Amino acid sequence: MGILNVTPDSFSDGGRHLATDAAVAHLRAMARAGAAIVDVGAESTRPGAARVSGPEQRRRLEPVFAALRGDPPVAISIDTTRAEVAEAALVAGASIINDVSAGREEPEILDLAAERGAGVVLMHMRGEPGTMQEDPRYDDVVGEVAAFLAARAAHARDCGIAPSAIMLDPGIGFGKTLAHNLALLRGLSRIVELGHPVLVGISRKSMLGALTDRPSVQDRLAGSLSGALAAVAAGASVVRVHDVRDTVDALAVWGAIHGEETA
Ligand code: PT1
Repeated sequence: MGILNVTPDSFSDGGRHLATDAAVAHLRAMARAGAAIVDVGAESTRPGAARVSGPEQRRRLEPVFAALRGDPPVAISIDTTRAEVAEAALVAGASIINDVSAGREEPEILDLAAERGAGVVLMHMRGEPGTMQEDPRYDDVVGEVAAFLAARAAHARDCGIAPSAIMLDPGIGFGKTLAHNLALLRGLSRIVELGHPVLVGISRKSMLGALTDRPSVQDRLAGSLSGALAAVAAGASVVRVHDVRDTVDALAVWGAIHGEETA
């Protein structure tokens, strides 16, 4: 899963067109580089980020959706907690709703997914992006995250979403210390055992910066690739990444060595 952030456009109309062209070109490049899914989002959920309203997310996304003409070159997931944004994305050809609130913020988003036959990503987050890194505590982080995801998956199934269309995500960096993130990756099998495909997003995150002493996100490729391989080795089916080409290469080598029959 490649990442496409649709950031605020400039005031001038010319800037708006350039930003849209760049976003669509990046989406197409990730598809060519081997992404199976591109995750499109207009609200940052990194620690400390401010919320972006549903209407503002739609305003940012609309020119990108228009340029895709309902016929995207790759499966699209929409990274949003807002049902109105998810709805607009499904109309534009998206097939997966990536909801970092796991359907808690706007419960109707799960009914929408069921009605439209869309997939969902249900992620664990402690608190809200603005404050989630303020002293997060757990007694048993793996047990608590697995129990949360099991309950949210059961609810999604009750809403009518097919089990194979529900992906579970431990939410690396969402209200977790470095030790919590490491415990979740080490114990990922407990989430895999819930019986749904598992997605992990670790690309360029601060836990990698801490482990490698790389304060700049640009310097975290090696850490990101190592994290992606560790997640897949632990049973993840999907990794959410910025660097699609490099991750595809890393997984090609790893997959050739481990079990994937090619000869
Ligand atoms: C994720 C994810 C996401 N991450 C899913 N969606 C982000 N399903 C956005 C840091 O510590 O893991 N899974 N959508 C980005 N969020 C973060 C969180 C970015 C933490 C950076 C950090 O640096």
